Amino acid sequence: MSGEDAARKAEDGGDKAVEGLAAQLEGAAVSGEGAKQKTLEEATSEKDKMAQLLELQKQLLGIKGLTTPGEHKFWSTQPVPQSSSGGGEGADEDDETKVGPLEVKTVDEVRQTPYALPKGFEWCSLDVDDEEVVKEAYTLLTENYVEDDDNMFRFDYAPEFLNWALKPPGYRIDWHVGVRQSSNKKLLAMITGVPAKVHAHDKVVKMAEINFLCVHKKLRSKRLAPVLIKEVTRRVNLTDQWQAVYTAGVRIPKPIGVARYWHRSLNPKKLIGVGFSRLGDRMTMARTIKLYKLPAEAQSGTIPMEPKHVADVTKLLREHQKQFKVWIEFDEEEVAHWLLPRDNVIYSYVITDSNGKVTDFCSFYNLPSSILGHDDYDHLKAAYSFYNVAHTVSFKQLMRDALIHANANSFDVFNALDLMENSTILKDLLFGIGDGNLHYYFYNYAVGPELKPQDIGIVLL
Ligand code: MYA
Repeated sequence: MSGEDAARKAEDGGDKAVEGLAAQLEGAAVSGEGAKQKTLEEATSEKDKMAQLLELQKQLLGIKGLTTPGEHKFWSTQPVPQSSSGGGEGADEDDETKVGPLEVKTVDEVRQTPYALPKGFEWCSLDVDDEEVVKEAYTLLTENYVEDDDNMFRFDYAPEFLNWALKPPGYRIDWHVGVRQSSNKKLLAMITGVPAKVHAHDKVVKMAEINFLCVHKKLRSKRLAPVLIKEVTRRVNLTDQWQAVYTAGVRIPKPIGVARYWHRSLNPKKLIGVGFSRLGDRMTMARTIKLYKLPAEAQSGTIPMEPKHVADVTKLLREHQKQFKVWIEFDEEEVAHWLLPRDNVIYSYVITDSNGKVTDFCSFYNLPSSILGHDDYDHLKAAYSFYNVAHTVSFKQLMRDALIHANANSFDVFNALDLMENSTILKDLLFGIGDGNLHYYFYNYAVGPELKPQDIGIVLL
């Protein structure tokens, strides 16, 4: 047997085992009787069961129908603002006006033991200091993480990116939660959290920034995600923290705001070739290439950020972000982590005055996507706008330099959300509007009426 055959056989064996576990999970998810199905996420503690029963009672009393389309069996039990049609805990509160925590608890009320998983699965903490573990997380994500609606592209966060995203100052391994197959320890699901100091209106709230929720494709729709969310919540709560910030393409109860991605072609030929974009009406490929062409050199004096710029960038960023209704405060150590350039991960540039003081800066991160089933290309190299502050040049000039740097670093496309002041320059710099929304959420914290994108000063990875 060739090495390749052996690998395929091992992989097949692994997949069969996952399928076996999937059947088991299915059983755990639907083994209830009567009108109320006993689901995995419900079979956890007496307190949870009571909450579920109360919810059921409300439903049976006609407060909301059992099978109302769009109802959220899990999210309606969580301390998040509920949409007007959603009902659930907190539905009586006036979501439009309430600001602050939705539920207040103490650490001694937090469950000490992990939530139950069906036989064959076990919890782990993802020890991201171990390169092998980072590779395992990479493999799970590269094969199973977010795809576009047409399943043409899938995010391909590189291992060095995960090292950056999951190890900021103050990170905790126990906030990086994994589910493994007991028999062979294969990583089958994960969710991660890192600490963030979030400003919401005029309050500062210590939050967990939640990301990388992923369930292996063969274990989907079996209510494993709610168990992962509850387990990471438990672990965060045990550290006396009660709020979280997260973004998702899906709409669940209830976004604090909604943003939209815009895309600026850098390599239009490839983007059109792989089906990411289309040739415009009355446009030829030659005219399209000419339209998007950028100079080789930066035009506004931006140079790569260095450690000596950290203190100035920290001040500039803080002063700038204050104008938004929600934003994350970074201290110098965090700015050094999040913004100092790392090859193939984060790109940051500054403009300095004659004394070397930083006056402006821009940044973007590298998040490629795998191109699924294409003969000529396997990856799309995408830059994502991160944090930018313009003072001595216009915001448009600064962002044009960001595009030039991204192009010089062989990115195919530059993506930016329409939040902060971004929407003022998108059209002028030839960005085209994308088709998906990115929803912003807080867990257990209400911010009053939905925020406009230009009020949001948070970019997550
Ligand atoms: S966003 C990226 C999410 N990942 C992907 O899209 C990757 C590809 N997809 C998958 O791996 C699975 O489809 C996932 C769902 C894992 C997404 N956020 O197990 P299920 C709800 C929140 O049967 P599956 C990111 O990473 C859904 O509404 N909830 O479904 C931020 C339903 O609940 P309800 C989601 O498809 C994550 C339930 O799960 C999401 O097998 C922030 C169905 O479960 C989603 N993206 O698995 C997480 N997608 O019935 C919240 C589905 O009520 C953090 N659901 O509608 C909250 C804060 C926690 C910490 C708090 C500390 C204080």
